[in-house]
Amino acid sequence: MQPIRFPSQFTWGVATAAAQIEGAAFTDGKGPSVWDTFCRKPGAVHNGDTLDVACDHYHRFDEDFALMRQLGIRNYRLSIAWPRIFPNGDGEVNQRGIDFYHRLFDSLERHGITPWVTMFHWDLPQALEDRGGWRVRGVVDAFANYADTIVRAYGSRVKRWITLNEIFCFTQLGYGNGQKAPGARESEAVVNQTYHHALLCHGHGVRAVREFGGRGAQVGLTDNAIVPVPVDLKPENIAAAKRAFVSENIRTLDAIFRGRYASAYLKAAGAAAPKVQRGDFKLISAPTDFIGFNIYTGHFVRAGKRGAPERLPFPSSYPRSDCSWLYLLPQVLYWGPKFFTELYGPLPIYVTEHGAGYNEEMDANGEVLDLHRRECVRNYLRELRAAMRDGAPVKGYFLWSFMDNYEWEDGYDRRFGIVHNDFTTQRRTPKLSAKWYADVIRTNSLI
Ligand code: GCO
Repeated sequence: MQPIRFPSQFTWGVATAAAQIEGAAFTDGKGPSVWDTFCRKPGAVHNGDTLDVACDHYHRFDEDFALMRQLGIRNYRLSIAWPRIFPNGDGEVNQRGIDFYHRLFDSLERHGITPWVTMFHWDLPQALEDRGGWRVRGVVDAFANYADTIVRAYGSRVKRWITLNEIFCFTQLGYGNGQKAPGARESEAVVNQTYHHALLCHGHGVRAVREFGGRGAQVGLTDNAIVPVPVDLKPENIAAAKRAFVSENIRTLDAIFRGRYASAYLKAAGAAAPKVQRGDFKLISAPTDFIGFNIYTGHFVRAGKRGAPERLPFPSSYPRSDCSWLYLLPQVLYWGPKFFTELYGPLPIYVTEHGAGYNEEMDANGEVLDLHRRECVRNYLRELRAAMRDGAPVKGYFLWSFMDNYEWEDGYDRRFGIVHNDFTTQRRTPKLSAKWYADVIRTNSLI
């Protein structure tokens, strides 16, 4: 059997986020983020785990990048912690925060690894939350200033920017059902407004890169598109799944790529629709260089009455990872890029995250034989390659995650790394999947 090959320019990488790995939560002038507050609320996070130390990457990035390099990883998606740069959200810049990321980028350069930098991966400065957080329009000015500051500081060395990570999660799940920080439960109107403010921040992120990013800079959003998968390949089921893709993702994608809220979204929202000011959509829909998708799972759809999409529930024994939400459904990496390209493309696509979470531990020989993760990644990548053959311009894939880290409300219990981390000793051990992924990168094929 011949291994499946990828195009020679394909970008292989790994992804992390500041809050989940850095630790040093109150070091060198960093202000608290909403997650530093939320994780201390009784019952909010599994086991009461905090982000105080995490993987201690703040003090160990040099060794971590040496290991990355050893594995042949040349592209690394990371995020900058807003409260390290502006402990109060805005106002005075924390020079020690700025210096930290300069040291980090120096080290990446030394190791020959290209940074892909997310401006915001959920760690809103608590000081801004105290002033209303994503509910108030002031957050947009604060973000614009933050984006300007980091692009000016690092623009000569960072050429790949991602504005925001998964708007849905930090608005809907942060302010709607309280599952994520700040753990608020607001009305639908308020939640829709948080979403609108986030879209405006995305626009400012794009603007900042255009203004201060310098030559060759590229920017895009990372969205967690919901991917409906046709239950089989009958044309009516494919058509139904595509209709479902539209209705599930239209709010974000129409706003960014068509410069408006879709009428179906506005109709459904009714009086709870967000308040929009003149000029908002010009900012929100400024052209981007690519779209990033974080895709882990999806659901099956078939054509119901008059072809309308019908979502099929998963039977209880359908295979999942140890995360209850993560049903294993490799075809999402086929249909996600395919539907997006047909509806909004062509635009270069990066899978900015995909991976699998398990509660695994090291075995007695000191190995982690994570064949479940390896099989998951391999099966998903096969589908991604098929989507590329069928016309989706997918340019890269970032595995979530480089190492086990803080999995938000699941704490340290849910391991997503291809490198095992012992949270007591901070010892890193590449798992079987890391060695396999190194071979994939080296051979540019699904070996
Ligand atoms: C997300 C975030 C990551 C998660 C990962 C696994 O999608 O929730 O971008 O920070 O850790 O997706 O759940």
